[in-house]
Amino acid sequence: MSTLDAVTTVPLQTTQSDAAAAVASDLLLSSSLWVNIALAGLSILLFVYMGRGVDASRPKLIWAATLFVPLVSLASYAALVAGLTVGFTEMPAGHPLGGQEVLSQWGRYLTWTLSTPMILLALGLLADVDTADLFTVVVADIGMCVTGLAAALITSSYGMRWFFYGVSCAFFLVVLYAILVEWPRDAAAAGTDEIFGTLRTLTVVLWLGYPVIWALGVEGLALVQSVGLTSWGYSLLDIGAKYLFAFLLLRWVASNQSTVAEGAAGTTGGDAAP
Ligand code: RET
Repeated sequence: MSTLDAVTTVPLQTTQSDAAAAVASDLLLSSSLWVNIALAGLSILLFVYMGRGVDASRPKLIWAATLFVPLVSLASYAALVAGLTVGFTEMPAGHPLGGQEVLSQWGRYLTWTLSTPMILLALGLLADVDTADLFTVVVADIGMCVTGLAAALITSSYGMRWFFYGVSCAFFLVVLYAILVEWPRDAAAAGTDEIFGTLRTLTVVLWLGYPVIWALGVEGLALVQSVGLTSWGYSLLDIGAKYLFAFLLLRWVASNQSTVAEGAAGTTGGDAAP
């Protein structure tokens, strides 16, 4: 057999089927994924319906960004169920499960790089923040997700897993600072502070849950060794941080289009007066 044969005929397929079979055989795990597939599908239909009267430019942009959240989610969860973005990862020495293979849902971290920027874009547009601020926060958020993915996939060193976890947390702090300290001022100037306040609380509280689950689950300290349980943790957070968040935002934007459009027209770049 040539080297090429060996490369082309071997395993990817088997590994993927193995992963899909492992997911399907764990009722707790697979139900946590299918629930989100169903909710994402329903959300897409509902949000398309809710956006039917939205026609001003900025409200429409918020609506489009928000609609992408369940669209990405549907694809993300379907890829997990298919075994495409799930895999067995051997934990390095020093990890509580060192030398053993654990089922990693690494696709979650990958698809967050697409869905979380959409959430922040929608929030930033609602608060009418400065373009440079928005850019910085979105880049920090993508940094958070990519380094979180790295933390999950590193198999060579336990220390490096936590190093990347720490870097991801540092990026997360940038996002939290913007949402908690800077953006509320812009939202007040744009007249969207009430709904912004609600969405900010929802976002901050729920987003804080993700690094906690990571740290407790098999990828971190392995204090919770059931992948089904941690998966349900992420899935429940997703339901609030994505579908509930998007619903509240769209409902408000649909009935306050002029406030959103005026906020944009009334300021030159979003920065609130000092
Ligand atoms: C990780 C682990 C590394 C440290 C930190 C994390 C934060 C993740 C967050 C995810 C939010 C996801 C959402 C998805 C919606 O589609 C990557 C778990 C800080 C905050 C809201």
